[in-house]
Amino acid sequence: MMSIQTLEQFVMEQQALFPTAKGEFTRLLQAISLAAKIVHREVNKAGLADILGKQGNCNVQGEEQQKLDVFADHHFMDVLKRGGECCYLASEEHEDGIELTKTKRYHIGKYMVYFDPLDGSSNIDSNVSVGTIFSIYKRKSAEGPLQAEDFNQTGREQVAAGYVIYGSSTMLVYTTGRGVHGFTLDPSIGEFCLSHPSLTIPKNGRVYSVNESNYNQFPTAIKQYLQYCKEIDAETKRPYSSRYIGSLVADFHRNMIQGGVFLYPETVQYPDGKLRLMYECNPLAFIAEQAGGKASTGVIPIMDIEPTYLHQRTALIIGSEMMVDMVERYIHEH
Ligand code: AHM
Ligand code: MG
Repeated sequence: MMSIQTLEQFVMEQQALFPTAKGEFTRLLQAISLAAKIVHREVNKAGLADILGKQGNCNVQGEEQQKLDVFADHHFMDVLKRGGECCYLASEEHEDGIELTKTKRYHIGKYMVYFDPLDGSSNIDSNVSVGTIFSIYKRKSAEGPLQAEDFNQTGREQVAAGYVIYGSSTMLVYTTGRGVHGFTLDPSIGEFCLSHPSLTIPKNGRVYSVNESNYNQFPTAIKQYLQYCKEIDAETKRPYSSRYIGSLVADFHRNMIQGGVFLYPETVQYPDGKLRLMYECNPLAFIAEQAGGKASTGVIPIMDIEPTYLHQRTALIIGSEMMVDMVERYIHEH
């Protein structure tokens, strides 16, 4: 009979490899998995309860908040504060990060967590997959209030990152820099079960994902690359297929499994790119690299960007290594 390994068991096993570990990281991941299960439950009954639709507020990006955004943000914040493993929490939904070092209400740990509680939430009303993305750092300063050195860490210094996709099934995928592992939620037992150990992204693919309605706003090199994708060439199996859900986690996850490249370049509307470095691009870049893929601005690796601002944006080219290389070549040659 097939044996099942839960996320909790898997993380405990990994922890045992580090005899000095105190289990804080294990508890942190458990907290994330708990919040993910709560959001899963709510996303699944969204059509039934009075939870669909807009909250009536705007978030710090000036976008309308959906009710489920608020719900997901609340629960991730809540479990992460209560767990006592974190000293800093930052969410797409809040202008400022929350420094738990400034409050006496919670036990303070060493981890800093950046997250997008419900990415792609504009898709909820049409029952399209959405996701949570998280990025975890360790503070560098020893104690007291957090310092610039804590906030200035690049993506390379992430100790873990992952995402949850609330799709036809709910999956949690994460890395701690020792490969990428995927767990599928079995709702009947309420556990994430190891379903995709040591995930790797195909080196090459035939899918490109981009919001092509922005074509006229793209840099010339990107326009040329998109033409390349559409050319007919038997050897390279072009034209490639175009697949764009408009929900980053879902587009990224599909490309992880099938191979492909996702592009959100600079546009006239978003001159620095649309997607956010700290809680969208860096965590997915860490996953992509750990899975044998690549993530780039088109010029430098995403994880080498020096962060300057919590909600900073960047262009993102991510996915199969050979496809990202090709986009970089177009940008370099232009
Ligand atoms: P959000 O964080 O407000 O949900 O926006 C991020 C989303 C991503 O999921 C997706 O890749 C992108 O925005 C889609 O943008 P567009 O509609 O411009 O194609
Ligand atoms: Mg988002």
